[in-house]
Amino acid sequence: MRSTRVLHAVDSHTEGMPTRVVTGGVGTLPGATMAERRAHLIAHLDGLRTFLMYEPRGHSAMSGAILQPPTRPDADTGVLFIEVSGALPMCGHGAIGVATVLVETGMVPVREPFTTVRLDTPAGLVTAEVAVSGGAATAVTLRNVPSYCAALDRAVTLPDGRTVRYDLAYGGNFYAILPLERLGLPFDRAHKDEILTAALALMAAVNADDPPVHPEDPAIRGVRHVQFLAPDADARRSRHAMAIHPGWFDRSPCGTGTSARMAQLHARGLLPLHQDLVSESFIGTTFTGRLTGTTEVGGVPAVLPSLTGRAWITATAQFHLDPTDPFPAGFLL
Ligand code: PYC
Repeated sequence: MRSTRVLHAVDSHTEGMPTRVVTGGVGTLPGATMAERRAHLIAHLDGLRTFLMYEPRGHSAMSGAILQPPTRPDADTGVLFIEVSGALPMCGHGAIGVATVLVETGMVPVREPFTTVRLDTPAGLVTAEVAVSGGAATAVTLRNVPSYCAALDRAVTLPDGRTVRYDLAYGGNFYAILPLERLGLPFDRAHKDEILTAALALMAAVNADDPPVHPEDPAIRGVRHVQFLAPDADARRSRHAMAIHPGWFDRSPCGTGTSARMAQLHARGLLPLHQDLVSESFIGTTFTGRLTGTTEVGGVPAVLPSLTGRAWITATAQFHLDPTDPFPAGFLL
């Protein structure tokens, strides 16, 4: 076997959504913070992301996380989140996958019944409390980055001339949130292609019109996630189809999307602190979220979200690059 690159990984899924956790072979990226390392990854190492995410090693809805030494003294490990659409500031299902892998492979000291793992992410510190029983991670509760509602009832005009209203919220990524029926589409997986087409048109229109920018980190900008709510979604149980650039659905209930949804519901006066919200994915899997406090982000009122979900290890792997492989950076069909 000939290899010019070898990467070590533990694959997992969080409520149906994959996280390929890269445990070795990348080295420490330059940068004094994880946000700087994310910028370096985007600018100089995008082929590493596509090598791991795109076909033939990944697929069109692949997601992963690259472990790094932490850049802050209050964290146990640094994490860079990658997926087919790019390098994210934060990823909730990915953080649950990372915490599960760290515990179940013994990469962190494990204590039962709870092990706390502090993750240094580009969006800020995220704490994972892992429930452990007999060495198995049975649930992970994340304390996510402060989240906020950026706007209620914004309007955008789509290329077909229709004007639609949406709410805009941040939970580690920006989310446009609106009922799917506002676009005249049924909440039905049989209509997935039309739903994705509508989401991409909406994202493009929002980003052309007035892209959101994080008040404390201008590198976090734009909408690449649309949370289409089911007709029965409310502040107790919120079913959604989470459509993500460049055209796929989150299989998990989406940790950053659930955080954004809770911030939006709180801003609408529908979700008080300490009330559970069951967030349900397009495939029917769930996270349980709740708001534990309030704060502010760059002067904007914000909430502190927590969410609980589970992940399972599916594989351990070494990914090799043969020098004659015609697809060193992968491809998407
Ligand atoms: O769980 O935060 C999340 C997420 C973002 C994109 C896919 N999953």
